[in-house]
Amino acid sequence: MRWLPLALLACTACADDTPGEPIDPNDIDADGIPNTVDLCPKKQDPAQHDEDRDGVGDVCDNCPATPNPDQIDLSETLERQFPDAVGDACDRRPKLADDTIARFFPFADASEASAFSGTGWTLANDQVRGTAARWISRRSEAGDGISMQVHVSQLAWPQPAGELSLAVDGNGVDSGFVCRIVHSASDDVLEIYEIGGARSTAPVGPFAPTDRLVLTLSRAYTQLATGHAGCFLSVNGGMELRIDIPTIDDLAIGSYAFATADADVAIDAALVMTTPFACDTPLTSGANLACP
Ligand SMILES: [Ca+2]
Ligand SMILES: [Ca+2]
Ligand SMILES: [Ca+2]
Ligand SMILES: [Ca+2]
Repeated sequence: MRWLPLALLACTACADDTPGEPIDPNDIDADGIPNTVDLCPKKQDPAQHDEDRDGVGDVCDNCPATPNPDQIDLSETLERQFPDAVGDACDRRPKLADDTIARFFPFADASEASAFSGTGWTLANDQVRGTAARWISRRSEAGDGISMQVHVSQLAWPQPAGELSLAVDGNGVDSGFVCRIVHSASDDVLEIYEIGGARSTAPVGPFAPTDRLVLTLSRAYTQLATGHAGCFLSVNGGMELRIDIPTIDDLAIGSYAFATADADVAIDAALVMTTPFACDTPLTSGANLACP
């Protein structure tokens, strides 16, 4: 009978999944929060965190950083495709199915830092803050497309020059695509470049330090000869400014990073989304006009 205590321990950790274990009808996901007040009544989320405060908890929200209490996900059906569980309010490919929220970081729990290597960001008070910082994902996400998005609640420039940057497919220093806001004494610009590849810039107006910024970097490969990467900036919920570059290959690494230098930055949340591989065998190099 030495195994019995272990078995009992296991059951307390997964009571809702254990056959024969009675389910409390008032707490069907067994997370200790009654259904009537549970922000995710069908998913265990004892922390009940709701980053965008739309009444839908992060773990079951189809746009966890964009308020959409209706959770509508119908745009693909207009194209006779199935909804992809990314809400219309934040779906970067509303006409195309199979998008995925790969990772969401509300920066609400210190354990989120373990998803990254690097230094400089401090996670506290439901955000990360830094002035000289770079975090690089330890895990890569798979897909022909990947986007990295940060929701910024403070961006101030204590020095004459500074920047806030995102990267995918590398650390943004030695490799990958970089999307960044660059501040100088003369102006602020939005810039995108591939390390060793193309570059594009566009001027952006000066921000107030507490303007709400959404900065997004997207890299996409298709069955065309070259892919593209886009850098997007929205200020205070306004229309996105967008700049694009073609890619020099179609190597899908799938890592992501965010960094700052000489800027006083607070990021409330980060969202990583992917699009699926179109081919059974992922594209790896060169110009591909058809699946290998
Ligand atoms: Ca729940
Ligand atoms: Ca929510
Ligand atoms: Ca959708
Ligand atoms: Ca979609």
